[in-house]
Amino acid sequence: MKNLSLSYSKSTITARVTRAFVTVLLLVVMGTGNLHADDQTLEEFKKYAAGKLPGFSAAQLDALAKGVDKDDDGKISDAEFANRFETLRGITAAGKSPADKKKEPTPRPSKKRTLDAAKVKPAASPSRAKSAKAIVLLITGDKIAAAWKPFARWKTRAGKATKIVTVQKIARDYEGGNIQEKIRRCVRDHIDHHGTRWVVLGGDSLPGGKGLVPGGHLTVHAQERAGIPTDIVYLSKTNWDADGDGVYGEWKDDRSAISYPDGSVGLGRVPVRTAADVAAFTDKVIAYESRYPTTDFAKQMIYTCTVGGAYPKVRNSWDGYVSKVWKGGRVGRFFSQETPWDKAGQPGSHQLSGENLTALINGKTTSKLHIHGHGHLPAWVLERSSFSAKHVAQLKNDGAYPLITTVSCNTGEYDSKEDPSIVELMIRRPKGGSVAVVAPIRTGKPHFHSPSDFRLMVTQGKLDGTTQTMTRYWSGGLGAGLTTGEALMKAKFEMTADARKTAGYHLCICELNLLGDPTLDMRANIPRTVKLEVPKTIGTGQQAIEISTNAPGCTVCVWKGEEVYLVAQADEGGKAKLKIAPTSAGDVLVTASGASLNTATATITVTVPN
Ligand SMILES: [Ca+2]
Ligand SMILES: [Ca+2]
Repeated sequence: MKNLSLSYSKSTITARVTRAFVTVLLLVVMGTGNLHADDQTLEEFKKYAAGKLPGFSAAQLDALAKGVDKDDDGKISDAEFANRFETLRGITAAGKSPADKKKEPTPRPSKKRTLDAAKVKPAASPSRAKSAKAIVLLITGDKIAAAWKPFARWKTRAGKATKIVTVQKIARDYEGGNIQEKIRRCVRDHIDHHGTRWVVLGGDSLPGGKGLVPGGHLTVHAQERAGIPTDIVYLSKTNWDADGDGVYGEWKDDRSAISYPDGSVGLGRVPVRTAADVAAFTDKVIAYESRYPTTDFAKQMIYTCTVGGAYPKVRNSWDGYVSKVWKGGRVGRFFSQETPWDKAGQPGSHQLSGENLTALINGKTTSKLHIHGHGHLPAWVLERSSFSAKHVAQLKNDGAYPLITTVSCNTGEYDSKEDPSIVELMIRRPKGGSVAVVAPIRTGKPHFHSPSDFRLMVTQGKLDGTTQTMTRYWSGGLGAGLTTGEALMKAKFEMTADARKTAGYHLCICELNLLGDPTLDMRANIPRTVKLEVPKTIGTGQQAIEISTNAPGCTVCVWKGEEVYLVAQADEGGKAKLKIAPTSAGDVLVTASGASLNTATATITVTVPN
């Protein structure tokens, strides 16, 4: 039996706290268990979990144990134990037990996959560190794989262990009739067997399954007869071609093979083409996570709108939804006929022009931006003006990168021969632009169940499918604390019933993509910069170390190559006690991070006595 001693008392959990807060506490409490090399039986694990989760029923504990036992062998290995929060978080976040998930059919693993799994199977301590190295799966092309290493290193040192896999390697290692099918199997393999929680498609795409990272299977629909690449197929347990005719995602014919994201795994595509693009993007992500402005930037959201008929629904997105869940958030409307900056008595006198939108972004006051109106691949069409490449070239919002959603047509068309799109420009722009934009891959469409809903949209602000997806994205990130990729996938999950009913909603789920980093905290609050205190030097061998922070509940990660990799949650005093066993001289990287925190890093030097 493992030694599961805890430094927390159960009294920290009271019946009064909200469910979300309980989840956080549970993660903190469970996070203090010491890890040992022996396997546990499911009964032993349940006994341990019952002590930490007094509110859980026997059925819930059973579901948790079965979920943690990822390979179904009736034992909880060290690696599975280390990943227990993933399952716990899945249960509490999605309200769905892992036992339910297991009832869904899973494709029979191919011989190749089984061999792969055997290769990475953890043997014994200390190789435990290896088993959890794909919390983030980053798929890219050979040409820019090396350029992604600093990004992977940054995420890994903050506790989101990142594994880079190239499309070329996937083509060799996985079976499937085409590259998209092989990528889908690779992604599922990592979600099902290696604890993957985020998938980054780290490269641009071209028509016909070409480009650095091909777009997912083409989904064919009455409104998109040529088909649209559908990246969410990569998360699917099924291949989206039930009738086997090679045409994917047909709403009627392929229904039994279509499955939508369940919200437990975040997905995003970073449409970069060169090593320089990757370096510029990585630099922006590190800035977003470690030196995010500590001004009111985080709290301000602006909705732009140039289409009068859309005013009511754009207004309702905030009034009826986002404002209800985002505590302390503030809204501004940059509409054709109403802005916060108008001259007295002249509503709408401050033009929504390319110049004024540039000034807004460079002003570093607005961290959330919804752009509602017309557009085409290279530009947002504004009021008698556009926002295009020449404006992006003037952006200098270094360190203050807004998250953006937009319904504007073709602005997110990442697979075009014409490149870059305006959204791609915003992502690739060094020291300016954005780090994550939700945008349609073709035309932005107001999806409804019935034509009469259109009138309600114009008169009463009824949300169409696209505006609803964007609204849920903001609510998930700013209200429920989901990351960018999780928030969009959860928004899609919440549209599942609509998509089963009306083909338009099916298309809606397929055509909106997160272009950018799916692992980002959406900064609901002004972040604090973590103060981190660590021992300066330590020796080799088994020992306990204490990491101190001023951020209770933050994620603390210690990492030294293949020797040490541990992720823990700081206690209510901001401290994390960890047992580590470095075997050689060198540096242990220590990182503290979390929601609404600016990541802090420190180093412990390991010395070997003469
Ligand atoms: Ca088909
Ligand atoms: Ca492109």
